[in-house]
Amino acid sequence: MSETTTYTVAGMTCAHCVASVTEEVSEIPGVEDVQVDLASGAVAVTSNQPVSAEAVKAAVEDAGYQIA
Ligand code: 9UX
Repeated sequence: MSETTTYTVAGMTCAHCVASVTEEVSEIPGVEDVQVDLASGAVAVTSNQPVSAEAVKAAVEDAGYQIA
């Protein structure tokens, strides 16, 4: 059973930003899909096991951005 949680990320301004966030968040164990909307900063994380908000925050920060 997959579940999707949406976060808002601040500071993404180009497609490369989107690629960086997608790559980092995709590496979290259990994450199956990451969909980023550049205009709104919405990052939808779909996983097959619970993923902590802290793990997502750390991945976003590793990519160089912040959870809004
Ligand atoms: Mo290009 Mo996106 O420097 O931060 S990767 S705007």
